[in-house]
Amino acid sequence: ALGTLPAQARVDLRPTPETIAAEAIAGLSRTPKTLPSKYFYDARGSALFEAITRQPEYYLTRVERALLRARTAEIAAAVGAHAHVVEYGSGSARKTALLLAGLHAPVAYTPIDISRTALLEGSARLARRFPHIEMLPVCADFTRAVALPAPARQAARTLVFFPGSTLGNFQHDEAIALLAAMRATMGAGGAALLGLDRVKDPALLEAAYNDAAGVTAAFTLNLLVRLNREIGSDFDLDGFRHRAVYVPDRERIETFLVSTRAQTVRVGGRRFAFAAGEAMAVEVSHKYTPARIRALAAAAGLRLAQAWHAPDEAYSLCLLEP
Ligand code: AVJ
Repeated sequence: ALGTLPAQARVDLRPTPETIAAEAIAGLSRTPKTLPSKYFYDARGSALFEAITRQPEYYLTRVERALLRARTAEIAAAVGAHAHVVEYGSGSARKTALLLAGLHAPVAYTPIDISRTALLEGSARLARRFPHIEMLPVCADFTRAVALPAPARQAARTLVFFPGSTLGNFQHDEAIALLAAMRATMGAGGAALLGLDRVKDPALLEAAYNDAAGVTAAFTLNLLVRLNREIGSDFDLDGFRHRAVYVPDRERIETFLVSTRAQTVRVGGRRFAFAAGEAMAVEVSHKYTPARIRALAAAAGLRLAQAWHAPDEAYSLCLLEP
């Protein structure tokens, strides 16, 4: 109901331990070994990501927020009144307040996140601040099809909000599939507002993913903490270290957990052998050029309707429409 705090998610499709174990085993069976980065975001992982956004080297969040604040009026004009805002991977939804405050009378807000703790904290905070916007939190892995709750009041338009350059965590084929799913969610009259990090000096990029305080390293290693707790694996946390490198040919940061010694890990009744120095791929963070953004959008049946750029084109907010 309007004006009440959502104490629970309207839809709760949190991945089960069986699903997590099956995906972990599938990744560990590949060469090179991989683990899905979406499982970074348990309660502690979401809190560590928040801490990353406060590190001096991690410019993305600050630059995106400043850009959103500076261009809210133009964005609101482009989106129009009475939108239903659907946010993919909302996390703690810290930037959403800027968007909801700037838009003209949005009717409803549907945050979708895999971390139930972050989802409910974020929507409770926004519900207090925006009592006239219907809150419809959905706990789900947004890479799988989710039937979204319908707002009580008819929206003029669905706006998919996908900030944080989270699209960058997907391979290009997966990104196209995700954009196509967003296009289905938004419908013919809809739009998507994406925050995308841009190709830049590799030194700046590598610093952002290797902060001096070691918060990103703790965030990466938390994946193993989470798997040990939830699926009973026995990763030795002292046996792996974080490494993030920019690969110019692929225009992306690649993050690994490197085995510090030869070791065997048990996961879901299976044993996986790691060689000393073996790198397990756990995350990619793509950086974008305007040409790449246009190509990905076009492949998903969308076009780049408008874009707003941070100083030095360090970061862009892109409005995609069918
Ligand atoms: C989830 C896209 C916001 O890839 O930049 C931050 C996650 N990983 N530091 C990113 C992340 C390491 C982040 N986003």
